[in-house]
Amino acid sequence: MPYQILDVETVLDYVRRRPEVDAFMDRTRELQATEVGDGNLNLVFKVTERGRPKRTVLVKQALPHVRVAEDWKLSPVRGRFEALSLDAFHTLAPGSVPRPLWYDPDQYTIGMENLVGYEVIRRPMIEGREIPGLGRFVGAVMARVHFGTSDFGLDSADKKRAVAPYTENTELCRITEDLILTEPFHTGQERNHWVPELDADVARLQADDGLKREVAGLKLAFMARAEALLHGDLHSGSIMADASDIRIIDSEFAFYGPMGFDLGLFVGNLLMNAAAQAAHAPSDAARRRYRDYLRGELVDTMESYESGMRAAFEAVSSPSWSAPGFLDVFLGQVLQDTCGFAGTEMIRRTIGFAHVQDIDAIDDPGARAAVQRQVLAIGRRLIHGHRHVTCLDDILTAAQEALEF
Ligand code: SR1
Ligand code: MG
Repeated sequence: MPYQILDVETVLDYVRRRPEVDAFMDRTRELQATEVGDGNLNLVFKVTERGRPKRTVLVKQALPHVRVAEDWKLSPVRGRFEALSLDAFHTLAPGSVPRPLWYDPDQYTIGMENLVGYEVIRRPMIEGREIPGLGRFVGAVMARVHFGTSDFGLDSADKKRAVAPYTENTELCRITEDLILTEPFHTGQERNHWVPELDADVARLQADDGLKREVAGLKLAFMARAEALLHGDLHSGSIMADASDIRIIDSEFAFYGPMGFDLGLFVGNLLMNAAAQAAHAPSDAARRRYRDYLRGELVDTMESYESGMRAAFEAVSSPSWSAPGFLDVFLGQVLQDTCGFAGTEMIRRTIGFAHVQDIDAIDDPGARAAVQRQVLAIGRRLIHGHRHVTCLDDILTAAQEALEF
């Protein structure tokens, strides 16, 4: 069947033709659908047996353009990279993602478990709600996925074969290269946007040649260092949780790159949330409490990532990777990359194409600009200093000086 963009009606017939849904629902019953996508790229349908909300699946369809900018064309084949990476996460870290059901290369749809009762964590985190175990979960899952897809966890030929399909994810890689690692740092880029209160700050930032050099190095690392399978867009909009469980979603930017990229995006989003609490928290005490919580989650993320990598390395037999001190040096590099990419994420979410609700939802323009200024300052500090950090505390100190973190 030719590619057809689905809607809440046509998706029902579509699901009736997919036997894979039988594990979750009875497709012979009356079905209903709602479109719930809130990201920048895709349609997302929840399909449910009428009156039985727990009997349900999720259908995600890649559009031939950016969802939030119809004249920005994108090939829907990107769905394939999300499907491939969803399978990889499901295999290497079972329970870390919704259960994959199918990938349909004609309709560019992915079918998966619908996480009933879960919510994307960005909104609750803006409201100052704690997500118990968030950092431990993210660190542990990413260590499993990164190790298991790297030259440490795979035979040399298998690793090269694993990289191959993702080299086709060119369009989404270019989005990252442009939106995160180029445009915000240069003048005259049409997709950048910011409020006039930031004009002077942005002018200073974009005149900082040292910053541009550091970002160029990070961009080259992203493009050239195929260390492991990355989620590729690991921010708080790509994580869902209920009271006792957490899952990672939306891996269409999946690609082989430097491990610190995923960690950096996650760390950058937690730091932006910490900054935004200046405006969201109902009191000084609540703000301090939530920033302490975030600090704990950042520590847990990096500690559980490191311990996951160290545990996995116990099984490594290559004389190269088990050379004394090699792992320490490698993890040091991951930390430095984490710091640098966190900085680029913070800056691009403030003055680049796609901003974040943590900051945009601050109503008072003065308070919003003050938070944005802090985020830019922390981002610059992280990028400038990233090649010199030796421990997480160096990153936290850079944030702390701007935030009383
Ligand atoms: C055109 S896509 C803009 C951003 O949305 C996605 O979630 C990625 O973060 C991308 O950079
Ligand atoms: Mg996304």
